[in-house]
Amino acid sequence: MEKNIKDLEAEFQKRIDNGENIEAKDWMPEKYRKTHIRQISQHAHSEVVGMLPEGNWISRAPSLRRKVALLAKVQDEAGHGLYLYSAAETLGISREEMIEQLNNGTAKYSSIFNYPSLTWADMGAIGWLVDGAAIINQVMLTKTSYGPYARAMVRICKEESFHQRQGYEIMLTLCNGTEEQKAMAQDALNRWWWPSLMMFGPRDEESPNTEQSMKWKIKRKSNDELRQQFIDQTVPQADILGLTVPDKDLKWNEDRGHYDFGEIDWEEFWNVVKGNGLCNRKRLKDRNAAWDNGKWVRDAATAYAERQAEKRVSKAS
Ligand code: BYC
Repeated sequence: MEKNIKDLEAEFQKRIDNGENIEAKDWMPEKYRKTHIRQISQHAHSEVVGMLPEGNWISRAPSLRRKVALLAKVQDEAGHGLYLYSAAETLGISREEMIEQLNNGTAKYSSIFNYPSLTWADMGAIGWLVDGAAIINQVMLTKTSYGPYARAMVRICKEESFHQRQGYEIMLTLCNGTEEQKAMAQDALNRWWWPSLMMFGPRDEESPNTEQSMKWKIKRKSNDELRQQFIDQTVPQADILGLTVPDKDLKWNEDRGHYDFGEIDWEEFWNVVKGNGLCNRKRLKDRNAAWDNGKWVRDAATAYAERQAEKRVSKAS
């Protein structure tokens, strides 16, 4: 006798509660599938759009060594986007559909990439803070319940850790440099600190997806828990650099064993998420141009694959 949907859902939840991974061909509730398509595709888009603020500095890196490291980091991000699009494809959405959603502005990607990268110190701040925040979120996701996503995260986290160190090293060098260089590092921290805190998403009570995502172990920690973890980890790093975190309410709280911190500007956050940040329009324009300019490469690769397939058929016959 066919199992009814309630039994299937109960069995599914039992597997999750037992800590089993869900694989692409396993039965899953439609909402679980859709939530993953949403989150993984947004994550993939973030990696792809995330290349833009840094790509802006490849040709202006101050030395060959810095240029090679930045180039490698940006290439890694392209790779992360590709693993993640592949993981999302296992859930029944095509890559074309996801790219179309990104290019026509209907898909979300991380708010952080809608801020401009104005100076070389921004390459340091992005690596240190943005990749630092990404790692905290993604280490959690290596234990997420959907197998293909969790496995992609393991490799991505290894590469992110190199990215974070690359950024912190730039900050250290600037902070040990001239007054002007140190001021540039402080200015970058001032501009990237609050947007980095916003990367973790809205406060828990304002986060519509968290409750269900925690039940399904898609998320293992809430937005606020991860944000606090990031602050506790990053403030001592700013102290080592000799920089001041731009938050007058930041204070170690002995009782909580955590830093207390000031109010995030949520109006700014939602404004950026809705498409009205400083660079949202430019990012979409640049992604569309990259897609259009890459058409000849996709056409050539498709024509080559078809020729190879024809050759294999004629050899076999
Ligand atoms: N920006 O219910 P919530 C990186 C949306 S970059 C924009 O809490 P959820 C990197 C959210 O999508 C990091 N939108 O959602 C690359 C939802 O909207 P919808 C990328 C945001 O999903 C290059 C609504 O707000 N990492 O790695 O439970 C260089 C309500 O939020 C943001 C990932 O994507 C935001 N910051 O939790 C360097 C990690 N925050 O879809 C670094 C995977 C929230 O309902 N994603 N929204 O219309 C996640 O872990 C979760 O999706 C989030 C949000 C924690 C981000």
